[in-house]
Amino acid sequence: MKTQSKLSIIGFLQDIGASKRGVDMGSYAIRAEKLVEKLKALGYQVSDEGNVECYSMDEGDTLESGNPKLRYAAAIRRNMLELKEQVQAIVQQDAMPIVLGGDHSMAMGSLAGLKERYQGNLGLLWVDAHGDFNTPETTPSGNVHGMPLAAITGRGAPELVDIGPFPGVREENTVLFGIRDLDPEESMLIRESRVTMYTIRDIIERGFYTCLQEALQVVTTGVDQFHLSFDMDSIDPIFAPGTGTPVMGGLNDREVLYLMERVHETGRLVSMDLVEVNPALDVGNKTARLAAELILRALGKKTL
Ligand code: HAR
Ligand code: MN
Ligand code: MN
Repeated sequence: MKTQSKLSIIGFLQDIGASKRGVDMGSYAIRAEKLVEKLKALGYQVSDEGNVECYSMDEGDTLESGNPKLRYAAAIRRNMLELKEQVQAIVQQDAMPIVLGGDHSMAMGSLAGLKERYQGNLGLLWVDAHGDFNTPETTPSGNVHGMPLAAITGRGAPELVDIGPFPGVREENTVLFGIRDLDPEESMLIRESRVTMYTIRDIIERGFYTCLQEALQVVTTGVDQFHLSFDMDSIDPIFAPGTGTPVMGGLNDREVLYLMERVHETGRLVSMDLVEVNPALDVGNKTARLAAELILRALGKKTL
């Protein structure tokens, strides 16, 4: 399957998976960088599908699940089912969904929407500072944006796992990249799984290029296509300050731009999330500007 000629942009206005306000506005800040126009200039047929209206923290305590280890679970589940339907409709028309977040729990809705179309034949590249592999048993915060990859691989709360269910994603074709902040039990869960992880330590010791080569192999070997779930906090806060849970010592701007160029060159990318842009924490629109440029590189923008 080669990269599609049709792209569909969705804004996902959700903050309740995170603990800070503002991330629900991320899609507006990315669009403000003329994303749609620039994608059209690359030769794509682009349709902006507007936003998935979400239950948000504005609605306050009425949405709290009552379980401090699984905050807002019911409302998040409903938001995900909305997104799932939209993504399903997009891939049925052979377009590529590009979903702009929003907190990272969003990925559960995206991947659920890809299931029918790509069942059992989908790799997953998850670029993040965090593992997003907590369960209600292991989470220190109760925030669901620390749990989506666990749910996608069938672990944790049934009300999240059920959003898929997610047999479409193969664990042996799943990669975590850029990781530098895991909770102790979360770390054990990842290491017991068949997910391949490239931490910042690995990247320092073995080199960025080698780790990226391997990561792209893992997400494309034995499957025809892959989904990219890109969390802006994978990037060092110097380059991407506008995010809710920044972690020092991250990937730099040229590394992630290069990563996206290589993603494009695989010819196997069929769907993308760009998450955790928080304009309320940004400096100017720096983080959103980088996010937009990353999307353009993943879609083939050339600079040389
Ligand atoms: N591991 C921590 C927790 O579960 C922090 C998670 C922060 N998550 C994100 N997504 N920003 O990657 O609470
Ligand atoms: Mn994340
Ligand atoms: Mn993260």
